[in-house]
Amino acid sequence: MNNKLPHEGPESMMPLLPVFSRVIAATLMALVPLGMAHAGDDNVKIGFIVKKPEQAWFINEQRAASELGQEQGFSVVRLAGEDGQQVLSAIDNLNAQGAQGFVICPPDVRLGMAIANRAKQYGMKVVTVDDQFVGGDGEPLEGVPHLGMSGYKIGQQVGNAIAEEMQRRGWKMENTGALRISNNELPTARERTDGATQALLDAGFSKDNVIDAPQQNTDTTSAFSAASPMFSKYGKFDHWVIYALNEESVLGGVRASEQYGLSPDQVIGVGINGSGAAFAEFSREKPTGFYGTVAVSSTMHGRQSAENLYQWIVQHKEPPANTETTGTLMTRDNWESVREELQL
Ligand code: FCA
Repeated sequence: MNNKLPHEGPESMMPLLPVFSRVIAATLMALVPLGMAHAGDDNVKIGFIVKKPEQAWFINEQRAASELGQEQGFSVVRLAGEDGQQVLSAIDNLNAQGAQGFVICPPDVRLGMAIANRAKQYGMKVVTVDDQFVGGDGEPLEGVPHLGMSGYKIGQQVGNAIAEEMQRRGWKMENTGALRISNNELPTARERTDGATQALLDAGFSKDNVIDAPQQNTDTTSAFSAASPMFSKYGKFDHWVIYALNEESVLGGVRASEQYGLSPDQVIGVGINGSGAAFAEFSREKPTGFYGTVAVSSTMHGRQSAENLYQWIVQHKEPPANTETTGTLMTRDNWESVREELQL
């Protein structure tokens, strides 16, 4: 039976290495003086499952986890979990490969209980990254350590960046619409867009000018579809500001504004992530309506969550229940230095 999933990383090929090369590797290891050998446990294997394997944020996160594994001497199997079925087969697949646990950013946080149960059945440890599991009561599921952005604060940074740029451009609040591309089913998303909205209201923006565009997913396509009808529906506004849970979604809104015929100087879009999607936009010859993004280190998210899980497996040290990370505003002017600073 072929158990391999399309997104598995090269680490999953390890068991297929010819026996002699493993013997050579073992011999070489034996020749390394003890002090120089890595402290890792070669028998440890963890999974890293993400909901959107094609997005730059998640590609970087998984890559960073794999690099940490190489440094510390454990294997990381990178897998896609774009829906519940795929997640459950990824867990089965990890178990078949002898993995002791996995990091996951789930495709739907309400699958938390089912995922945690499947892991428990196999005796695997689970930590979440980015999107935290919720229980039937809508509250974070206990017993699963989490690492993610401090959503509300990062949202406020988005709102403040927008308000400052509006002021710099001399826009009048009453002639400006705020397009909030929302995904209220996902707490990660709601916290961020709530924080941004509150910062705008605090800056004097009127609630009536905040227009909701609910997206079905967390990607550019769904944001484009949600945003498109809003510009003509609210054609009375001269200017627009656009925000959402991530930069992929803000980019969908900006593309929709261009299609409607708005020019870059009529739009201020501010995203969240600071991934390849933003770098590509900032590298364009001319500025677009995508003004900036609050960058968070996906490298750190990938490394730290993998490290937490690894320590839990080998040292029996349970990770903190919730680790919150912070962000830095990245614009066309400073993106390269922020990128370097955050090791992206
Ligand atoms: C969520 C979003 C991603 C990223 C991550 C930290 O999963 O969908 O784009 O922002 O949180």
